Amino acid sequence: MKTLLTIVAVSLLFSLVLLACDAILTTPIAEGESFDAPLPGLSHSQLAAFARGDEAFGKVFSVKEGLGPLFNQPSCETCHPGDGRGSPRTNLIRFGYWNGVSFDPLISLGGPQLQERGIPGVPGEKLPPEANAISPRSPPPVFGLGLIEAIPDSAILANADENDLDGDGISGRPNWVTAPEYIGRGPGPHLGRFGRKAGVAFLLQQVVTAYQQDIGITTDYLPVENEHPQAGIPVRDDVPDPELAASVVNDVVFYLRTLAPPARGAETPEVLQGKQLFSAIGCAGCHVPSFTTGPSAITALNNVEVTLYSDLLLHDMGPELADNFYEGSSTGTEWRTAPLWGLRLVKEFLGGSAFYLNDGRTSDLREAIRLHGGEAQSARGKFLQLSESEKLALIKFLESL
Ligand code: HEC
Ligand code: HEC
Ligand SMILES: [Ca+2]
Ligand SMILES: [Ca+2]
Ligand SMILES: [Ca+2]
Ligand SMILES: [Ca+2]
Repeated sequence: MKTLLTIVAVSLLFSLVLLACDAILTTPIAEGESFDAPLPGLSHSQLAAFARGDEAFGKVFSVKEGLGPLFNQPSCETCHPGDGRGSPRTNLIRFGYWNGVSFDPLISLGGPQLQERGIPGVPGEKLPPEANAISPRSPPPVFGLGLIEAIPDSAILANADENDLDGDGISGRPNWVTAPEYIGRGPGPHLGRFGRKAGVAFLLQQVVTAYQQDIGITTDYLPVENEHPQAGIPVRDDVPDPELAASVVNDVVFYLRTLAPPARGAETPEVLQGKQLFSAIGCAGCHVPSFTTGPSAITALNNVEVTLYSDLLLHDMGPELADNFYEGSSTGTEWRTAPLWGLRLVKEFLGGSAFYLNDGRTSDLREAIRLHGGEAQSARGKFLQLSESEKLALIKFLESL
């Protein structure tokens, strides 16, 4: 009975996924209007790798192919639809225990990531009562990540001002993190760039752990299944590990590395006014408009401008946005400045809705700004003091990115 129910649930999910694809396909998408285009100038073989990675990113895993035993969703694209951001329906939850002095990721209770679902016969995880730091994470968009990866550490560190020596109230600092052995770059410390707290330094690591943690797929890089301590007994699937070859993982990494950010919208006079206000009231203090990448073997990533509107540093954003969850050297009030590129097209990919901030808690850009506290207190205050037409111009600017 339980198995039958699961089969019904899984096939329901399949039709939901298909429906979602249909919805995307029925809206014709013009060039520069999509999150699914490669960077310009890729060679034939690079385009082939891009296409393979694109397909693998959309692949829905079945139990026979190694899904689980614990998982959140059966494909990357379920959470990152159209390669844009996800909706709160696909948030994933991290949890731990914060006693006011130190942080415990509760590994022996299944932390730090909650996998609510299991394959037939395997109970999903429940949030343990010990968890008091609960961080629902909204899936961020996944375009432009190769550009982000190609920004030299030195350029990012140049904006750090840990002790706010220039006295502007903003004290961005890097998240120094370690890297697993398969990255081959030593244990670190490395400058974290990916994830909402910049807890991951390398795209390969982000992809490998997404397979293992989010889908339950083991790979040549990480050939062991995620643990399920809550079950009390060892649980496994029937597929020998590793379940996925390094070549597929590499294709997905290449795909993400070369997935282009969408083109910018028109710079109307109102948008230009908003752009000026954005700098004038201090938004650009964290949402740094652009960087230049360092040298790269991929021409499209080699010494090019990256207009991501983020400094990729951690900022204390105040109690309203705090999750009390610690990651790498980040604290429970710190977040990586969210890149603002692609805001123009958010709604295209979520059936007309948009979800902002770390947990997707608001669909309203003004509310997203109002919720800025901590180091962003001053910029927020200045935003609230703008006239209605100035506020509108600033929003129009955000919606042009
Ligand atoms: C259950 C939903 C879910 C699934 C499935 C999922 N992701 Fe994610 N993804 C997220 C969330 C949530 C984050 C933000 C995590 C964080 O803050 O640390 C994220 C972050 C990322 C990032 C970093 C983006 C950035 O802006 O730093 C990449 C890259 C990524 N995912 C790729 C993948 C790939 C590849 C797969 C499939 C192998 C995948 N994801 C599967 C939810 C998901
Ligand atoms: C002190 C640094 C800082 C300043 C100043 C700042 N921001 Fe942010 N901003 C952030 C961080 C960090 C986040 C991510 C917060 C989260 O996800 O909860 C963010 C998130 C956002 C988002 C949501 C993006 C998304 O995809 O969810 C918008 C929109 C935004 N900021 C606009 C602004 C505007 C407009 C201003 C000026 C009024 C501003 N910010 C000033 C650091 C800053
Ligand atoms: Ca598996
Ligand atoms: Ca877990
Ligand atoms: Ca400062
Ligand atoms: Ca297995």
